[in-house]
Amino acid sequence: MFYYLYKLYGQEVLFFNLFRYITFRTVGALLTALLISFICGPSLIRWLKKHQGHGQPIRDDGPSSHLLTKQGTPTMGGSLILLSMTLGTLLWANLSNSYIWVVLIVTLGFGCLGAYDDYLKLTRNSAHGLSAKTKFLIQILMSGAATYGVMSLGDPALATSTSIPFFKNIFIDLGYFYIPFGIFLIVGSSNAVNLTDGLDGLAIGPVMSVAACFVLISYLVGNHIFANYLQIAFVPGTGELAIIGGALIGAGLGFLWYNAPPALVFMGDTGSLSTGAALGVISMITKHEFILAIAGGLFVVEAVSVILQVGYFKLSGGKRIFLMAPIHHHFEKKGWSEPTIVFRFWIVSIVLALLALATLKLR
Ligand code: 57M
Repeated sequence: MFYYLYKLYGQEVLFFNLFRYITFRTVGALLTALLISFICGPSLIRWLKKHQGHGQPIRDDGPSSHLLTKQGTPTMGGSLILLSMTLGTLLWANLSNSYIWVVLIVTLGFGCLGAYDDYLKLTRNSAHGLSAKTKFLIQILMSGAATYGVMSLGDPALATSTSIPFFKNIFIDLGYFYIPFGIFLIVGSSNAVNLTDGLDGLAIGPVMSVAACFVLISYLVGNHIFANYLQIAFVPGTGELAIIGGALIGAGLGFLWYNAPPALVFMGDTGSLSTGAALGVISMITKHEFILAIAGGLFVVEAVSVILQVGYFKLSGGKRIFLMAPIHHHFEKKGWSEPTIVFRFWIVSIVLALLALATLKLR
């Protein structure tokens, strides 16, 4: 909306020229999303608490401390993230940019799926919502449609290609395989954030560090001078994604205010599936798909720990690699306190985001 003040009245009111700049609008979107979270957070949490009775059903096969300390905490706090991120974006982005709509639709689509799953868990008072098969199928359909949309919107020369970290201007053209690749990216990212979301503040911290990394990447990839200088892909229009990334950071900070230990609310699948999918689709549009695996390395490690544990558990007839999976539970079982695990995992994710950014220059 503010962008149109520049477009329509920029000549007459010089101040409105500020709305032309992506950097200014990114900071604006971040602060607006944060403000919306602060304003709406308390009443939304009160409402969730009132309508959810026992709150998030706690699994009895998990760390026993959770049964005591987490009981009664409301879930679906992801709706606060979605509300503030969406409003922040609608207010500050150039809404004629199609990429903005693709990211918003994917984020809200995965958010609705997560919300339905959370709703089922709450009404059944069980940790089991939608069946894994149904959930997976819906995720595949949404990601397939999103991948196809991104392919048709971009420059046909780059539509089915991906860049390779550490190599200058080297792209691999995947042809039709780009569709399963895109599905894997979005579904994988969404579920990896979901698996990570098991301790207060654990998932939202890395979501913000990865988002910050992609704010910069979107800006650079969308600017032909910087893209040429760094010899990275130039994808016109991606600069606007910095604004949606900024809104995600602001929404994440606002959510963290309430999710900081001891959490007043959990994000639920509403928040974890949607923020993970948003990061996946942004990495796809900016042609930095592999960088997501570096910046979001913590999510990768969490997901791999589950795959290894479940695989080994089945093959060995009940033996385990970790004391418990996902890996944050392993450290809980080893006696690390919850904030120690969360802070240390955040440190790892910040270092990984910096490493991912370093690959832009290390070529
Ligand atoms: C969901 N959800 C939390 C909350 C959050 C295949 C299998 C290994 C999958 C995996 C799984 O289901 N993971 C994804 C993780 C749950 O949090 C809710 O879920 C939302 C995210 N989807 O927003 O609404 C619990 O996590 C805790 N929590 C916090 N603070 C937060 O800010 O403390 C969450 C957010 C909450 C709360 O306790 O209730 C969850 O863990 O359920 N399954 C598992 O993760 C299970 N692992 C397992 O069974 N491993 C086995 C192997 C052999 C398969 C093993 O290692 O023994 C774990 N589930 C739980 N504890 N609860 C085991 C440990």
